[in-house]
Amino acid sequence: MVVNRHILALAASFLATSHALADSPGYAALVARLGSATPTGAGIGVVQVESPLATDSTAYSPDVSQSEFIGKAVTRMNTPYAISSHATYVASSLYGANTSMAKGVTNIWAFNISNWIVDNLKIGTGVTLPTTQPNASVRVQNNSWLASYGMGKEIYDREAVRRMDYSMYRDGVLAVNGENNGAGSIRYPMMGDCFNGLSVGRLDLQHSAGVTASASDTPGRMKPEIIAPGQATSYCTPTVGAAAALLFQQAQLAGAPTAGLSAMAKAQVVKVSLLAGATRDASWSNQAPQSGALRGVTAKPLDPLRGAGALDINVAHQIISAAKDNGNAVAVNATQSNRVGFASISMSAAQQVYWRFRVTQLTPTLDFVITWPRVVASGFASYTLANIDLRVRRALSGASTLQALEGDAGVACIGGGNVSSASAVDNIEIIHLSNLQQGEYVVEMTRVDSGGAVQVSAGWQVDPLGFGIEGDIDGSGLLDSGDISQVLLNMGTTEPGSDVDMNGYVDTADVSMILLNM
Ligand SMILES: [Ca+2]
Ligand SMILES: [Ca+2]
Ligand SMILES: [Ca+2]
Repeated sequence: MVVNRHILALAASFLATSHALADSPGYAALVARLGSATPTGAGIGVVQVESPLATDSTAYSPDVSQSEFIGKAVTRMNTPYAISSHATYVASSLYGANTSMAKGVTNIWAFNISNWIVDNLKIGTGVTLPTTQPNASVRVQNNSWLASYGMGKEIYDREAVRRMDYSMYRDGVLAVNGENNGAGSIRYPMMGDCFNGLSVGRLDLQHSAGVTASASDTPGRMKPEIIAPGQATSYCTPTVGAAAALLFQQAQLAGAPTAGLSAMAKAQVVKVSLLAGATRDASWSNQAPQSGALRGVTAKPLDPLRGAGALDINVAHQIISAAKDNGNAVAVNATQSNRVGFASISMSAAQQVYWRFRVTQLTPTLDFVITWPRVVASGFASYTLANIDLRVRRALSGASTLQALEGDAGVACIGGGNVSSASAVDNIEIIHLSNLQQGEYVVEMTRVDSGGAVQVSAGWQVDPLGFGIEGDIDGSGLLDSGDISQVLLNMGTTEPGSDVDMNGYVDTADVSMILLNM
C-alpha cells in the first residue's frame, strides 16, 4: 500500500541563521571543564531525514562542499538528490566542524523523507519491520520536519510514531523531533508524538506546545520535552541531537559508568541525562500548587511550554559520567547519593526504589527526573506503557522514618516546587524542589501499573551549595557559634533547618554534634 502521497510534509520555516557555538548552552562550560577531553561525537553515526524543498522534491541534501563538512562522509541514501539550504543549516548545527558541538561526527546518512517513510519506516506494510539503521554506529536521528496524514487518516500517524519508537528501542537510537514554529501553532503528530525520543522547542518559546491529541496513542502527553536555542525549531532540534551525540560517545567509552547497559538502555540514559541536566529557572513550573492541601503535588510533570527545561550539555555530561547509582529497594539501605548521577533499572510491577540525598545547608535546588520507553509490539497493532511515579519525603533517623511533604507538611522543609510527580499518561516524571532545608530527603520511585518489566532511567542534579560541612547549618563554611546560636534559637521545636542529627527534634544532641566537629 502506497500511502506517501497523502502525506503533508512541512519543512519548518527556513530562516537564515547565524551559527555560533557560543549559543550552545553549557558548551563553553563543558570545554572549560574537560579541555581536550571534551567529547565531539566521534564514532557516533547520525541519520538526517529531511523534507525536500517545496520547489524541488529531490532537494534534501546538505551542501557538503561547504568547509563545515570537510572530512565528513555524508551518504545520500536517495537518488536523485539536490542541495537544500534547510538541510545545510540543519547539518551545520548537527555535525558542522565549527558550528556544531558534535564536530567529531564524521559519518552521516541523509534521507529524503518521501523515500524514507516508504522504504525505511515502511508505513502501511502491515507487520513488515522498519529497516535497520544504515550503519551500526548510528545513534542519533534528526527529524527537523513535521508531517501528518491528515484528518481521518490518524491511523497512519499513529503507525508512523509506533514504528519510529520501535526503531529507537530496537536499535538504541535517540530521535530528536522538531515542534512547529510559532507560539500557539498547531502540533503535528510526526514525529513529535514519539514516546522514546525527544520533542524539541525553542528557547524563545516560539513553538507549538500542548498535549498529544485525542487521536494519538495515549492522548494528553505533554510536549515538547526540551527547549534549545535556535531561530527555528529546525535548528534547535539538531542542537539537541548534537548534544546527544556527545553523550553517546561518553556512554560508549570503555569502562564508562554506562558500560554493560544495552544499546536501548544507553539511549534512554542519554535521554534522561539531557532531561535531568536541563536548566529549570525561576519561570519553570510543573504547576504544582504552592499552598493548600495539594501544595507540591502535580500530575503534569513538565512545564507546559519549556518541557523539562533548557538544554545544558555540561550538566547533562556530568550526569551521564557519574557513577551509576541504582538506589535501593529499601529506604534505610539506600546509601547517600551524590550531587549528580544516573540510574538504569529494570523495574517490575509494584516495585519501589529509593535514593537518599543528604544536604547540609539551605539548598537552592534538587531535581530528579525519570523516563522510560513504551514498548511497541512487533506487529505494530499494540504497545505497552508503564506508569511510574515519583515522590520525595523527608528522612529522619537514618530514613527509618519518612515524613510526607505534601501540603502544609512541606512548608517548613521545602521553599517551593513539587514533592510528587504522578502523571497517568506521560513517560517522564520530574521532582523539582527549591530551597530545601538542611537534612535528608528520600526520593521514592514507584511502579504503579501491573505490566511486565521495563527499563527505567533516572538522572538528577542537586545544587552544589547543598554539600557543605555537616552541621554548618548557617552555610558560613565553618562549624561555628552561628550554627550553635541557630540551634539554641530553635531548641525544643521541630524546625528542620536546625535538626542536625535528623531525629525530628531540635535538641541538645544537635548542639553536641556541632561541638564535636568544631
Ligand atoms: Ca506516572
Ligand atoms: Ca556555620
Ligand atoms: Ca535533633
